[in-house]
Amino acid sequence: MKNAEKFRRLVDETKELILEEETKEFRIGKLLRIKDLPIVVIGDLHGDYMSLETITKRIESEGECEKVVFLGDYADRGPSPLDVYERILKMKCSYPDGVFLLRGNHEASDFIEFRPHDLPWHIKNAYGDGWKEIYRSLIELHKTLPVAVIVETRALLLHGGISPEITLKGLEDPTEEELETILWSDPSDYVKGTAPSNRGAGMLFGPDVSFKVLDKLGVRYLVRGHSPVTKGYKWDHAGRVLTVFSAKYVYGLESGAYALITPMDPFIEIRTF
Ligand SMILES: [Mn+2]
Repeated sequence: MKNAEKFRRLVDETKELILEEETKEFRIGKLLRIKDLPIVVIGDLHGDYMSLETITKRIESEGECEKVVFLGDYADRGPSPLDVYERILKMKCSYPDGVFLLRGNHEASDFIEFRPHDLPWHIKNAYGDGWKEIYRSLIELHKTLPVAVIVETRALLLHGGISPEITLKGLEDPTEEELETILWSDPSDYVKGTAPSNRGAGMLFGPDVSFKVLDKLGVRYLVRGHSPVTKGYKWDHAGRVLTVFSAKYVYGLESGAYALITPMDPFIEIRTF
């Protein structure tokens, strides 16, 4: 059996660090503003430790990044959610101003139900009796996570999507409705405005919504995760919305991907593995 106390301490330490972030000038409410480039953007991991290891090894060997942003959805589905957590929480603790963990819909179990949610089972299996306290600590950590990043003139980073009503204020201090939109929505090239999503939460948003909101925020791209895509990345909305998905092995994808936000036009490079 693994050491429950040690893991819980790591979760609680990370939570304190992220709470402290709220006093820093690069964070306003739930929104981060990152200036240093390049930024590595890693999509959904869903308990896929092998994919995470592949990506971190490559980032380290290429030595090309200033910051790392994770787009959320760390657990559920894959075999190693606790290894994923341990790794990303340690990264956050080692580089508090260099590594950022965003909230995905799988980090919002206090708020909207979703399936599969096997994280509690994995905690129970690994830590036995003390599992509830660990799970509770993780839920508390999830609530502190920021939901979006703005990289000035370049990109908006978040887990799911946007609606025509999303404003800067909505990213900084989202209402429950806005949080649902941000964590659950998906782009569609076949929708004008918005349409209901068959996920049962969030919505589908069309190119007109992306153009309007991104222009208003003064950025060229939306970079998001949330949808498994065959090559690990997919462009939508006339090249202004990029999906990156990093859980290659768990989803059996042709390739997994992560993205780099770079100083030079066109500001985005894609890496596949
Ligand atoms: Mn998701």
